[in-house]
Amino acid sequence: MAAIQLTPVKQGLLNFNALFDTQSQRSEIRWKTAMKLTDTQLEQFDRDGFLILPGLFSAGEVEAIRAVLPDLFAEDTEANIREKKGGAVRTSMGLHLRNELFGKLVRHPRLVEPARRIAGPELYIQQVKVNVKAAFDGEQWQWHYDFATHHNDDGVPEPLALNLHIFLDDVSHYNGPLYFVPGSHRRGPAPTFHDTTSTSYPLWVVDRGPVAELIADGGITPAIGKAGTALIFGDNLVHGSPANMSPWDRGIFSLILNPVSNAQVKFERPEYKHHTDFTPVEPLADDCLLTEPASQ
Ligand SMILES: O=C(O)CCC(=O)C(=O)O
Repeated sequence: MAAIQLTPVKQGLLNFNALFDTQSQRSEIRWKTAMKLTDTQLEQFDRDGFLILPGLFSAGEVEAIRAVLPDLFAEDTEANIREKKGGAVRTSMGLHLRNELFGKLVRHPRLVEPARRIAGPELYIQQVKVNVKAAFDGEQWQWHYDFATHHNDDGVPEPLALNLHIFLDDVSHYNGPLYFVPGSHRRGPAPTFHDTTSTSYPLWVVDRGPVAELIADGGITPAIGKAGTALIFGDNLVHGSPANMSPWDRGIFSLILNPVSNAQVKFERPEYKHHTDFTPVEPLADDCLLTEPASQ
């Protein structure tokens, strides 16, 4: 089946633009008809280990997500993990079980369909969070690749899970963007150690020597873009992010989907760190974030 292009060709763009009043109306309509990854994007994902998809979610959708965050961050729950210094929320987890809008977001076709194209048709919801990285207070995420934690802590057999992000703020060089090491996923798993002291979130991290070698080969790509930009990256891709010393917040939604056939076999971490419902996720309608719940 031929993949639909993510962006219209230039000639089509002129006609398309004439039909709609605003840029956000245009991008909403575009995504409704174009949520499939192209072959070029799949090749890029294989080569680099990640994709950056500008404008995948509209300003209205991002606003709807942002609107429910203050109440969630104010909840007294161990699923709100606070920064080591200062106590700002660092990451707020298990959100699809705590809030209806996130219950829809984890089933959004603009996340689920590309993930299925890459990782197969039967994916379960492994982890759901917003990494807050608050202005001035947001601390680093050390160099790591997700599979080290998924494998060592949860016994996930293979590095097949995908991490799907949505920027909830504009992300620039200044407010703690993710740094990807392109191609690092193809170099085999780098040695890791369990870091329980650098931040409040225990993580299997890659030491400086191997990181320096990987960066000598692949360089660093900062994942920056406007709010509504999405990222997709694989389980073996080395990445990290610096502290946010800017006056600008940097919230990012993250959904990890994992093939059902590759589910965890160790159950030592709390549910909010690795969900144990292995039912394959089914996508909802494209406008699900902006529609009211059906009345009973
Ligand atoms: O939010 C960040 O800056 C880091 C996120 C990350 O490393 C991850 O989702 O695996």
